[in-house]
Amino acid sequence: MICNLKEYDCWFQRRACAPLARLLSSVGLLEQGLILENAAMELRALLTKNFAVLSLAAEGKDAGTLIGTIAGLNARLGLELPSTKAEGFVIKVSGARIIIAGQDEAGALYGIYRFLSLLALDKIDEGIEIIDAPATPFRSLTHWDNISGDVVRGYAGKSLFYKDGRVDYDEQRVIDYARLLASVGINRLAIGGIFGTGPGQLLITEAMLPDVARLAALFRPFGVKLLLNVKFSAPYTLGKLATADPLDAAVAAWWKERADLIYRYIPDLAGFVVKADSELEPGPFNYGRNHAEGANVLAVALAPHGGEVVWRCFVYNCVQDWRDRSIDRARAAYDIFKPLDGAFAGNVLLQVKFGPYDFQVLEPVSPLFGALSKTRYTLELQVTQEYTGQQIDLCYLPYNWERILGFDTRYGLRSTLRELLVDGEIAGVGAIPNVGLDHNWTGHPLAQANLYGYGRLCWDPCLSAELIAREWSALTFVDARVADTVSGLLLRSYPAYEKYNAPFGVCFMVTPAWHYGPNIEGYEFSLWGTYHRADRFAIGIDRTATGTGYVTQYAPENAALFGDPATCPEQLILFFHRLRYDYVMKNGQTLLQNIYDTHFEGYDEVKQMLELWKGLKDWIDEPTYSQVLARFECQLANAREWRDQINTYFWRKTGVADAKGRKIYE
Ligand code: GCW
Repeated sequence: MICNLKEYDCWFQRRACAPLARLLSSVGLLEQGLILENAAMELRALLTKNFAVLSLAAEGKDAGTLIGTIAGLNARLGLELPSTKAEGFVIKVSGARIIIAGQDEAGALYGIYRFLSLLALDKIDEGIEIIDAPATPFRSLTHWDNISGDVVRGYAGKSLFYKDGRVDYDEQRVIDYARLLASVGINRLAIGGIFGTGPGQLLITEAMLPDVARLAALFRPFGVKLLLNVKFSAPYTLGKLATADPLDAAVAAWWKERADLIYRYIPDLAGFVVKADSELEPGPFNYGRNHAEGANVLAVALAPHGGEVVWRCFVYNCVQDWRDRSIDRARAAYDIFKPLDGAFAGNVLLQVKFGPYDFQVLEPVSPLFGALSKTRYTLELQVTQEYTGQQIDLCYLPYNWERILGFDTRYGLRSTLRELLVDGEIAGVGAIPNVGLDHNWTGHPLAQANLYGYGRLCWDPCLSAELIAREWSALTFVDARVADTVSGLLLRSYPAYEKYNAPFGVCFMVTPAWHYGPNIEGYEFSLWGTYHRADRFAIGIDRTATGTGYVTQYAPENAALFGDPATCPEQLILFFHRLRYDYVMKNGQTLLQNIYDTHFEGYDEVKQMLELWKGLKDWIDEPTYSQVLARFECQLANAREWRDQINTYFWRKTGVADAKGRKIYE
């Protein structure tokens, strides 16, 4: 059978039929509520569309399937369903009835999506009882869409929300997006331009707030609350004040009034996201104030409305002189934010990028995790594939996220990022999505797995990348044979990408600004502070205690682990150490030989992945097949470029040939 992927529908594909159809043909809802009613509607519509069950609304308690809140169903039916954490659910299937009950309305909605995916995976049987709840309450995505309609670091077409400087969208498309988000548990979405003083900031003016309110209304039934990206300079760019100094009384008053105005339009706005003092954006440093003073003025304005300030920690000196070796960009976030631990208002969430640099393919986990004990903070990931192949190369990101979540900060007993999330020490997760107006949402059809995986991991950070790959593939490719091959490809893709990219955690050998393809010295003499300083003998930055001292920002056990090349994970060894090319690695080969080997292997891996994809030709519909094929072909060219440029670069530097005699260009 040819697997006919309806790309637009993502992980909601048509199935032949459903078990328990008899019970599913009448769906009853005994309570009222915007999200609950939407949940019931969604369940009926998707049962009909994807499982050919003619599912009708049923009055009363006799429906085959009942949806509601746990408290509501217990009271009305005399049940004893256990309660869960907020937004959790209980699914109970007996021969006589199916119950999908949420701890709250959102929980019921998440319950119906989980139920539908289990149904599609053939995992719903009589007698099952599932109790589940999200690990963390804040599961967000931040759009980098400009109001012009372009998407910053977007690889899937234009913005879903804006066109030519206006809020302008296809309503059905936005609803379908809200469904995708809710189905994997995303409950916050930030919109609004983040750069410059351009029209993006006009979203918080009376001229545009009605548009934003209409968007918020589309997301609301799906349990997704909006956040707004705001500019720190708004008091003077919009408010015409003389300053945006956070300690100025007029500035504080302006933010308060503005917040009051915004909440008149969007009473359930989740808050603001701010990129301040980051890559030339305005911020408190402009006024000699610190970041707690900067964030708190917004926090005070939002507090009466229950809003939160998501304050990004991506703050560093981006006009550095490469000659100056006293600055290490990797230190910046910790140096700036750790001393302020405890100084932030209770409704501030610091958002910390997973690594000290910038969403690199291989970089260590930021030392801020676990180190902030008196401040609420979230983990920031990147779903859009800026440095990871731009949705041309296949790169399954949950593979890396699993590794990040497993990082042990060594603060306390339960100290991996995943434990910190589950225990509430890390207050949530944020990321930049990978979607746009492309019909398949993500440009590369298989990049849908990254969006899916992001939501699933926010919900349950203990899930493995492998399980998620299998789940997504089986939901998306109805044919088991195709699903099997695809999940295998996903799982191979990140390690392959790692191999042909910058070696061993050295980072930033990528084409400047664009960030696709190699340019080994592209950032070497730039302002951005990301140098590798390769010479004839050695490469890398010494970040040990006697080097830039970056390593001392970690808990002592990790400082010791990373600080010694003998114990430092080799994948990251060039992030922490400056090593000679003849440094002998654990496999007995030199660093140089390992660089050659990984780059030959990375290319070969892509070649094999391409062949595996070709093997699906007769099993998959033509448009999907050739779309992915074309991307694999570009990926192979990219891997070849990386392989040859990296290998030639190091061959020219060292004059040391490949021990295996493979072709390295002069
Ligand atoms: O990865 C970098 C991007 C910038 C981006 C920045 C950020 C939106 O290259 O384009 O700015 O991250 O996280 O703010």
